[in-house]
Amino acid sequence: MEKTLVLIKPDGVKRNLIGEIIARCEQKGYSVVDLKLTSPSREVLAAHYAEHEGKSFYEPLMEFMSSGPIVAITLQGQRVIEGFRSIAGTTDPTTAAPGTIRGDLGRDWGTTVVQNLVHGSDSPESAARELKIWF
Ligand code: DAT
Ligand code: MG
Repeated sequence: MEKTLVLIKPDGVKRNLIGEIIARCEQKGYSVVDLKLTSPSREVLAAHYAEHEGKSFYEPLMEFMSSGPIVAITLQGQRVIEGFRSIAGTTDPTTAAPGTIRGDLGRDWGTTVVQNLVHGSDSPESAARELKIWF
């Protein structure tokens, strides 16, 4: 069965949205098969966001992702990679569709890096790579 990495980022944890976000995953029909609250090292974050190294928002992104604990989840189900990205919504929470996690629960807080509550792997290759980093 397909698996994806879901992260509830520090903003989601700080805003007490862990339950709401997991509920949306479960209501969609996906199963949580592994889960932990973790404060990742710089090495873990650098591996996770290797594709963004050198971009203008890279350092703010690393700082934001280090600003508090993160919930890491292995979510399972048929086509869960695509399905979780769909219920998460697009990257920018200001314009993410209503009904999505980012669209309903997120907004622009005026920060350099977009704070958008969740991460979801974007392909089977990313999911395999990221799950190895976090679990
Ligand atoms: P996603 O999380 O939707 O897969 P991504 O992988 O392109 O988006 O970027 C990772 C995170 O970096 C994203 O969740 C928020 C932040 N980010 C992306 N593009 C940004 C930008 N242009 N300005 C500020 N932050 C950005
Ligand atoms: Mg991404």
